Amino acid sequence: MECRICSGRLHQFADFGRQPVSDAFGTPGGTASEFFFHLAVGVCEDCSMAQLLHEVDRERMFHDDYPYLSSGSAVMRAHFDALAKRLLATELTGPDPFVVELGCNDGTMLATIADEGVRHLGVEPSGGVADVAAARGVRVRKDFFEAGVAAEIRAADGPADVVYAANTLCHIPYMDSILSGVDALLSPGGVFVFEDPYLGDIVERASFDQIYDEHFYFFCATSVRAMADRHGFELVDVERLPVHGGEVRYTLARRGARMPSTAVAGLLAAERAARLTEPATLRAFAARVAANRDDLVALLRRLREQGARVYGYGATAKSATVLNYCGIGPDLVSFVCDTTPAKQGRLTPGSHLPVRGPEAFADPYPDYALLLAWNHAEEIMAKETAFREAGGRWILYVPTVHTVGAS
Ligand code: DWN
Ligand code: SAH
Ligand code: ZN
Repeated sequence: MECRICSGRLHQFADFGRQPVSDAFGTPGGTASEFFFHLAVGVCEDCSMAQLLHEVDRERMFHDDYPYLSSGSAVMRAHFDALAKRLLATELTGPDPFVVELGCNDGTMLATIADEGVRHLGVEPSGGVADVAAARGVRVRKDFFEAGVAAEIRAADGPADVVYAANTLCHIPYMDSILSGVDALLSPGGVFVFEDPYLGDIVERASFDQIYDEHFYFFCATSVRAMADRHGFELVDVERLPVHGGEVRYTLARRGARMPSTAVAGLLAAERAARLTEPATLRAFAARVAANRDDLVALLRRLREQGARVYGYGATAKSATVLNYCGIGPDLVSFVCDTTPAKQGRLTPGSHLPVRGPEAFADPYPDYALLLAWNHAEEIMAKETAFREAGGRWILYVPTVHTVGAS
């Protein structure tokens, strides 16, 4: 197996076995044709990029029925609004600025830009969510971003001051095409800003459910710097973000165009000190993950024996890895509540737990709720205080298996 960035040798460090497409919520009775692939992760001995060993075709994951909506979390809406305002204040200050977002989804970030009347374009291959963005006044192109699309945008709209991507760049295996596209599209002084789950947080928190079909790469400053360098870009800033269980926002500029911030050297040094991308560190992470799986399965079995009622909360893409790797079916978790209309009435991929609307949670409350959307713990626990008041307990599996609530 070769590195998708530099063709170097990959060292496998974790194997989650046969896994479904994480956002393919099937209809009851319609799961016979479910697609599975082998979910395994390795790290490149040359460029240090952590990545999946097997790739799922992009059209299987991102299509008109892709269900995820960025606007489903109030915390994320505020996060993207703040980022849009910062870009407007710091990067989009010229006479006729232009910003392109890759994977704009339902337009949560670009809506703020559009409201300010600033020129923008979202590139989004998933038709359903792109339609939601268009309906709120965001200009969208329904396409997978790649070099050819970038050239067309450049020809039609001119250079971009900012290319932005949240939780999207790590989804795209064909990075050469993406970075040469960004190179063609970006103005000489422009920046490519992207934010994705941080390998350092994944390893520290043993948050193995960040590993699933859509997440092809697991970035860190070390690997992003090497990746940028191959295309004449320089890593000029990094910022750690609390969202989605720990992310880093990276800023790339053309080599020599901007002075790198001290945060870049700081994060690179911290990754070196932690030996973050060494196979031995990553194998130790995999061993902790296997222990957490055993603990979670043991807890759920014990609760079943006690006759406790357990629901899931948040039919996340991430949870596909947890549910399938742990073999959690409807015998252990009755159903999962989720606010996303396109997931309700469906079954979780591979594990086939029914998905119900949020109102099912209180009707009646379970004894335990497995928080599959643990990255939104604060927001969800704040809105579900009555669950704990009624004696309910949350089950979390990050960083270790534990419960929270009435004792
Ligand atoms: O990277 C990705 C991220 C940004 O979004 C994509 N590959 C796919 C998706 O991943 P995910 O499904 O793991 O993301 P979330 O944001 O953890 O999903 C939260 C789920 O929980 C959504 O289905 C909405 C639901 N939810 C809910 O039912 N009640 C969320 C909140 C905040 C709530 O209060
Ligand atoms: N930016 C949003 C959505 C993240 S989900 C947020 O952070 O909440 C990942 C998104 O990337 C999906 O909407 C998917 O359709 C999109 N995507 C996948 N491959 C892409 C590509 N090659 N170009 C642009 N978008 C892509
Ligand atoms: Zn490599």
